[in-house]
Amino acid sequence: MLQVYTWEPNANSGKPLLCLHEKGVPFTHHYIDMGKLEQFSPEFLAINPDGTIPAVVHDGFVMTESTPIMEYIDDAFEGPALRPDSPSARWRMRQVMRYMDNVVAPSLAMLASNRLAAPRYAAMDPEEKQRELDKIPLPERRAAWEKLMFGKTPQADLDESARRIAQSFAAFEGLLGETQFLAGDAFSLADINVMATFYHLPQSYPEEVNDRRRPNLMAWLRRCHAREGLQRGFATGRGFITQRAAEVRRLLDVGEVAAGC
Ligand SMILES: N[C@@H](CCC(=O)N[C@@H](CS)C(=O)NCC(=O)O)C(=O)O
Repeated sequence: MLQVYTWEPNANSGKPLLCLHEKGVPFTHHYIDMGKLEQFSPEFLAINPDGTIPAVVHDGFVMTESTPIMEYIDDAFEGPALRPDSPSARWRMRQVMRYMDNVVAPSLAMLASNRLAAPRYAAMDPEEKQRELDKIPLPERRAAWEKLMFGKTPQADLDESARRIAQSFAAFEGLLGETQFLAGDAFSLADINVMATFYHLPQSYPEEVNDRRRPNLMAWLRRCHAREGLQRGFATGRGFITQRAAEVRRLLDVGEVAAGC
């Protein structure tokens, strides 16, 4: 049995969900509500003591790193192959995923959490915030949350994150001028990885990501958003992300192939 513990189909949580829907693999979904900090509940810490999501458990084997989880899913289950055969294309797939995981996704997460989550903590009693912080097992996550809760993220860090994100738009625009998808002309795990974090760009960064400035990136977003597997994956949310993905599909004029399924 395959047990999948995630929040919304977004960022690291989105990777296994979108991947499983692309392959058509059945699984049991356990929704971990990050808004309620359920990733630090004793029940979830018993599965992943680091208190991060996603976690995937296959016949008792526990996995907690989202990008290797996608490779495991591609290895372990039937369905369309999501990795290219050629060594050079496979290298490019892994290079894109590493760039996304190490540079781009953390930058976007820092900006988004400071914009969306930080204001919620502004009025909270400091002792209550400290009690929440004490539940966080990983020291680096605790440090990040402390900055967030107490409004202490340095402006220089936010500026650097914004610079990295802007730079990635140019990098992906160039890459997608060479091939239809990020690791070649076939859809792969690299596309899932980037879509999980960048599915909303035309809505969230309309000045930078539009048909005039980034035609290749926009064409790729349309190709990905039109996929049935990704549409089904984005439909697994409980509100915000699912709704936002549907809005972006309308903005891009992409049909609803998964409607009614
Ligand atoms: N390296 C892990 C990182 C997972 C991770 O940081 N997930 C975020 C959600 S996207 C999380 O659990 N955050 C909890 C927190 O910040 O406390 C992976 O790729 O699976």
